[in-house]
Amino acid sequence: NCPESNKLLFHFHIFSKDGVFLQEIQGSLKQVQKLLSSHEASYMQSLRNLKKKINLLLSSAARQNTKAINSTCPKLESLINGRKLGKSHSIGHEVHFLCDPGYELVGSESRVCQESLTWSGQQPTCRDINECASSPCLNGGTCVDEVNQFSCVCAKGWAGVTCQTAAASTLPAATTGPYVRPSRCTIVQGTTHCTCEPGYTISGRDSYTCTDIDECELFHNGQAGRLCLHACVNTPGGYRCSCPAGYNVTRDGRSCKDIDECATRQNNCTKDQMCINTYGGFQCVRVDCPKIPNATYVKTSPMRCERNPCPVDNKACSQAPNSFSYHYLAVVSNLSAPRVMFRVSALRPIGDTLRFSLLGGRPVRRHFTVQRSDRLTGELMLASPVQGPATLEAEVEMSELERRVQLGKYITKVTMFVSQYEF
Ligand SMILES: [Ca+2]
Ligand SMILES: [Ca+2]
Repeated sequence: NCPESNKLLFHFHIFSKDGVFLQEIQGSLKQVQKLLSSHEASYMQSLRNLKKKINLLLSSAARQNTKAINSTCPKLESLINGRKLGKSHSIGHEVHFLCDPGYELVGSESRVCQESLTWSGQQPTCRDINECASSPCLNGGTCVDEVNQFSCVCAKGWAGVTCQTAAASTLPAATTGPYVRPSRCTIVQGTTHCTCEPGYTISGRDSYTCTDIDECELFHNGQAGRLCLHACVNTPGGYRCSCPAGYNVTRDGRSCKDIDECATRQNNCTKDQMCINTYGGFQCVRVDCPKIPNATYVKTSPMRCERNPCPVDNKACSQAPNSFSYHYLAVVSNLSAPRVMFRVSALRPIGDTLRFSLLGGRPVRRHFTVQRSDRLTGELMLASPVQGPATLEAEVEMSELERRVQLGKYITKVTMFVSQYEF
């Protein structure tokens, strides 16, 4: 059917005159025709093969394309009143769901994109939590559920967030604050009973309001035993005791105990000083031997000075005191009197008489006296109570005599530190 070969055949047919020659040409042409046909068939076959291959490729590509589109799970709806966490919708990925405050999740908390390109679990929803479920409204109040909260519509005669307060129609402004609390009221057989938290009491006029008990005022002046040794501090629902500086509150919380600064190294006394603990404080003292004409003294212990031996026939020296002893007392203020504060004794008397006397002028004699308790002992007496804070000094002289001749004289110096408080 090739149009070119027909044209060729036509030309040979017109111009050939010799029959034999024509036959030869005809044979050749037929062979050419046959050759062309076979070429044509092979060519067509190649075309068909090519077409088939292209089709195969096309369909394969289409399949690949479909697969690429469908390898994710369908898009999930977002939550109303909640959130969806996780954006990937590919196979194996998870999304999580969270609800806003006041809502609770119903359904699956998380869903996974499965091989089947579907999501596991159920699509969740966020449901408003019913705050009224626990019946929070008291005394016949009606609960109204709201988002993330509730409100109570109270029955007549009741008020408060949960209708816990009775007849609070016109509560005074003083009902707020830590010293005033609402009472807890219940109705039993038509009668209202109101109670208060410990440390509070129903205030006089309003049985629905509790007021802090001022324990400090209530137990003032020793009623029902003194509440605090020093100071009482009223607190909402309770009280506490406080102590002045230099004291610690005792374990029972009511008394004060002096801090021993000398034992706990809370003092600033230098090495050549001695620390004397006092009530509410401490003292640093230093003993210096007295300077007296014609006699010299040497320290024989931290609190004692003794006279050096006197030169022969030095009467002024031999009449000077043989020794000075120093003593420090710490006492509280207003200590009851009379009482013995200190005793002076002769250890090895050599004379026939001991005489005790108080040295110093009126200020000393206003507070102290000296009396003898037995043959060898004299007592320093506190004659009247001393109001602190104060520091008092007294000197007791003990003389030893033999036939009215003085053999020796011994001075005892007593220093008394009186605290500011009676403890
Ligand atoms: Ca109180
Ligand atoms: Ca002290």
